[in-house]
Amino acid sequence: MKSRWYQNAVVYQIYPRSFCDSNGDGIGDLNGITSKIPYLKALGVDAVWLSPCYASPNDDNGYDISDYRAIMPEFGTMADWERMIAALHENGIRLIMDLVVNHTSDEHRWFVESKKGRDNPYSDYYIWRDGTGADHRTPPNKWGACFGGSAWEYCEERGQFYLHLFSKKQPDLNWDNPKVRQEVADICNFWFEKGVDGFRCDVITYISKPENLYGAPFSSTVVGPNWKKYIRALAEASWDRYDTLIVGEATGIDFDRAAEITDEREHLLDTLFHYEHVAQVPVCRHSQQSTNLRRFKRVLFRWQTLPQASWPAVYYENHDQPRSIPRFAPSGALRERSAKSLTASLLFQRGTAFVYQGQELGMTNAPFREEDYRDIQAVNQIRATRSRPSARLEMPFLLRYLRRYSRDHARTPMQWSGAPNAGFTTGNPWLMVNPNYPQINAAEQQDRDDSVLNFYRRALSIRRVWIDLIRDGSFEPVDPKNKNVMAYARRLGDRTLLVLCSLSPKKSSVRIPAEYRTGDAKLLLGNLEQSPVLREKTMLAPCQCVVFAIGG
Ligand code: TEU
Ligand code: CA
Repeated sequence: MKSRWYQNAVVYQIYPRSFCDSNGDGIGDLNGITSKIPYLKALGVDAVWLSPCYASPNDDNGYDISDYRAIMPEFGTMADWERMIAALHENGIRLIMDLVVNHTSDEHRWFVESKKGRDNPYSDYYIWRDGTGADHRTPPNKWGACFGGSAWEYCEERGQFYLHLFSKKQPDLNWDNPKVRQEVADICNFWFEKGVDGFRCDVITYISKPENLYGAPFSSTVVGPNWKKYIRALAEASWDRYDTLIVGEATGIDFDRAAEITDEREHLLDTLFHYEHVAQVPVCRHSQQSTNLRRFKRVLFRWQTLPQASWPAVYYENHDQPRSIPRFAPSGALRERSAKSLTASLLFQRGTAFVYQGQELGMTNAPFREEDYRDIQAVNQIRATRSRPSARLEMPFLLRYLRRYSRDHARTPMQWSGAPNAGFTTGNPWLMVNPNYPQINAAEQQDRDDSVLNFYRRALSIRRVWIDLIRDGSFEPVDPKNKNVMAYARRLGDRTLLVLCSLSPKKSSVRIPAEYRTGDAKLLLGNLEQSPVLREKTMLAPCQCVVFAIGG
């Protein structure tokens, strides 16, 4: 039975490889996470979403799973995992695991068997097709893989192509096979019985492929023909039997589709991550702050209008995205102020809020050089560009692009302290530590009252007090066309929260309608000593944010 506890929740995402290394091998691990539970509790989060920690050859850092019921040895043992979840639960923190079932690793036992031929029990676990053309060596369609090249790989052993939407070490599962669907339900139930509280479902919108793949357009695999049928059956066989949060990663989704597949009467997903506000914009020379605030607001405010029966998930960062600073707000001298302003703009929206590790410290993108990247996406792009005759011309563009968008920016080790390697490891970190760790780290922020970390703690405790209004209140854009300030009001009965967040390095004004200027506004949260007086034209300092309570 579902209590929908997640509607009140703030979820903290942990990328285990980069969070905390307990044994000095340079790789974060489960015991490292357990050691930081007091930190998470003091921060005030309700749940943790753990990126994959299952057995994996790590072609894509655990998003290529070779055994769904085993822990990756680099991260620890099942006993470590059991200690971790017990400690989280003792501290009132739930655990959301990552469910990666669009594809497995090519080293999964199922695939090893499947590629052997057409008549073994696993033959139909994956998407195999004959090639076309005279020699049958042309792929069935023109789909490209997310990490480069064709989405089809020819397998000599079986004499057929298999589909892989991501790397060729990530073959797509065949969800049209009922045995595969049963395997997925069994995996979910295995972990629910061990106590997990939900799943974040990796690229779940891609699982149902069009019937005829020959010449099919790629769009036909986003919420494909049997998607609802398969997901509803999975909910019945597993998800709905426990008190879960099921959040789908919904690459390629649009608003109407999202409203449909998160409608609680449909018994599909509880909520989903859309990608509209993190769509990449062309890299131009001058600014790292790549986002046009008006567009950003237009997108976010629209998603706030999801119908009552649906439920939004709100986030600015995750392990695939660059840091929100400098992406959405100014860096440099204004970094701390902008981190707080972004925080306030996020945490009072309707929806389950997701915070990515290090976001609560205002961690930023890293100054990577060509040889520093580790992510399969960046590494493949660099290799492909290097091999082209035009490499000398193209490489600077690619490097400029990666400096802004590489997934590695989010994955640099968590900055715990000013000790070597930011206190993340006593060994050699698997990925470069951001050299700004002496300035940006948890230890330094812990006891400094005006730190980003303490602002998060304060914001989260205010959110707790106002949770009824934040969960159920109306969402009202304020001065929506404003180019510098993100402003909105939330209202329930006679109580209102007014949230004003400048994301501009300039002094800005914001128009406040009379209904909010009733004279009894009480300041709940702000990032500067001085708070502005609410007027028709209210002035805000660069990157200033304020949250007022009005009425009630
Ligand atoms: O990501 C799916 C996805 O399509 C993108 O967000 C992708 O990361 C893209 O390359 C961004 O530029 C999910 C996981 O979050 C990601 O880490 C995995 O690599 C991917 O699925 C495959 O499992
Ligand atoms: Ca380790």
